[in-house]
Order: sequence, then structure tokens, then C-alpha cells
Amino acid sequence: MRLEELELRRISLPLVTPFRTSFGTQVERDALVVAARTDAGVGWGECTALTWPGYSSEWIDGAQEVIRRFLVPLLGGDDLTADRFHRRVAGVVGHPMAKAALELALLDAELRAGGTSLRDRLGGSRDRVEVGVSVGITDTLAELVDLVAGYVDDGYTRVKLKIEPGWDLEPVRAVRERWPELRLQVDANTAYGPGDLDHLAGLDAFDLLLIEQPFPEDDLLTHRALARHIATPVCLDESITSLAVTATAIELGACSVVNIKPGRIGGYLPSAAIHDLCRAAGVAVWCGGMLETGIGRAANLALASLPGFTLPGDISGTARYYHHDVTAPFVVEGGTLPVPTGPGIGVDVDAEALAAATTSVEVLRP
Ligand code: SMG
Ligand code: MG
Repeated sequence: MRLEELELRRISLPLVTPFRTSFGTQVERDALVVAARTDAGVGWGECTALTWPGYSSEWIDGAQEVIRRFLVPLLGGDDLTADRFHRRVAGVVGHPMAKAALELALLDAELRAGGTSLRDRLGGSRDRVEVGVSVGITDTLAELVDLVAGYVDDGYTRVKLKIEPGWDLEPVRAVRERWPELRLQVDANTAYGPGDLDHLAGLDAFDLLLIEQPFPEDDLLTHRALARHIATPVCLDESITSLAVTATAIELGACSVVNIKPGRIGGYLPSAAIHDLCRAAGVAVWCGGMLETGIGRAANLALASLPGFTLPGDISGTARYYHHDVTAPFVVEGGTLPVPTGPGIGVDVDAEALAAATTSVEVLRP
């Protein structure tokens, strides 16, 4: 396959509900949508970086610059494939979200040309997957309970609450008291430290599925200390940046659950490899989310259909995120979403919606 042009399109989609985490608040998604125009046809991808480096070290303007200056120049020639892409860009250290966006666009182009779905390419088999919803920090407990009530009415059976120091035991208690049976988990996005083990043990009272990434990305030992200290399973998100780190975390006992996010890992093919490693080790995985548009969520659904994804993903229905997405909406039924099975990512991009949301377009050639 030959990459002829790469279109980098920035779009702005207002969020239906502002999303507050321990590292900041988002009211809109400033997304980077990538179209790879190849001799085999067009493929679509999306960069999951946020507008500021608060989740991880990447941010969207930086990712676009890395794509422009360092990645696209490596993609010339007739023999490009999604597999070879990873070898071509191996000399660029880090920047997994920039790389994952291009990998997805190349995968989509090559799979569409071959008539194969991303689901089948990755080794998935399910037609529907269980999904959950991630609920941000609110000003009051009453607001939180109202927000969760709306999602429960929408059919979600798994809810994740964002926590931070000062917003943890009480919000979890309020939601647990109202919904004793709801599958509930929490995500701290690195907001705690080694002095918080006893405090976090207070979460054991609420029968949580897991606690996600309470400590900084590089602090596997404190995650291990917590895993030994509490009954609630410890899950890593930000820490899981590669296959090697995943193996280290499992070997150390730093987690018993892994959140797989293709953007954070550098693509869907390396994500499938982490899935295989975790499955062989008996470690449950689930698919994380980065407020993706329908492009990224279609691909995440394909990934989440692999057999080791035994916990519901942060892949909610379109109505939880956007009034007008750039693909046809995904609608949650019975707490599940359908896995696209058409060629490539299996969804079409709505050119009109894309144009309406566009804030800039840049076209690059290798
Ligand atoms: O896409 O539904 C979604 C958001 C899921 O909570 C979510 N993602 O740390 O897991 C996480 C956060 C990171 C993104 S916050 C903007
Ligand atoms: Mg997380």
C-alpha cells in the first residue's frame, strides 16, 4: 500500500455534559481526525490526545506536530502496511497517541480494501459488548446522584465515578446507597500518594469492581502496596504504556486488572498483544475511553470484542458524549453496544457532520 496523502483535520464537538476529572474539566472535545489517502482507498483514524498534557505527557497540538515533522516522513514507498508502520516509526521514542492515530487510519484503509473488519483482524468474535459510563466530579452529591440516575435510566449497568482527595468515600457511598446492585468502580487519575493507603481502604466497604490508577504513572510499587492493603482489585490505566511495562506490573503484583487504551499504547495491534499477555496471565482487561468520536469508538468496540475483555469498557453511547457525532450514533441497549462488523472500522464518516465541526485542515505527503 502507498500512502499518498494524510489529512489532519481538527474538529470541535461540544460535550453534552462537561466532564471534570482530578486533572481538569472538559466542555468540548477538540479532536484530531486523520484520513489516510492510499492507493488502496481511504482509511480513518483519530488521535486521543487532549488539549493539555494533564492525562499523559501528550497533547493534541504536540501530537499533530510529531505527526507532521517526524512520523509522516517515515511513511513513503509502496510497501506500507499497518504491521510495517510500527517498525517504520520505532525510532521515534514515545508519542503513542500520535502513532495510534496513524496506525488506525492505515489499518482501516488496508482492511476496507481487503473487505475484512477490524474486529476479525484483531481476533474478536462477539457481536455486542458490555459497556459502562464514566461520570465526572460534580459540585454536589445531589448533582452526582441525578447524573447517575439519568445513565441508569439509559440502561447502563456499570458506572465509573471519578474520584480525587476530598471527593471519594462520600460520593461512592451516596451512589452505592441508592443503587445497591449497580456495578460500580472508581478512577483517581493519579491523584493520590503513598500516604493514602489507609484512606483508600475505606473504599472496600462499597463492593467496587476495581479502583483505577490511584497513583502516578511510574509508581508501580505504591500500586502494589495498595493491592496488598485492600480487597478492592487495583487496575492500572496511565501506567500501562507498553507490553513490557504490563508484564512488569503483573509480575510485581501491582494490579489484577488492566485498562487497555489503544492511544496510550501506540495502536490497536500493540493493544491486542497486551490483551494476549494479560489473558495468558489470568488478568482481566477492559477497554478505556478518551471521549472519542464515533471513529475511535467504533475501533474500540472491535477491540473490546476480544475474549479477554471480560469487564465492561468506557465506550458509552453517542448520547453520553455528543449531540452530533461524525458517524451514525451508537445506541446503548441493555447495557451493551453492537460491534461494527463491516470492512475496516465498520462505520462511515458523515462528511457533512465532519465539515460542520471542522476548525482546521492540513494535508501532508510523505
Ligand atoms: O471516553 O467515556 C470516555 C471517558 C472515559 O473516564 C474516561 N477516561 O482516565 O479513564 C480515564 C479517562 C481519561 C479521559 S478524561 C478526559
Ligand atoms: Mg482512567
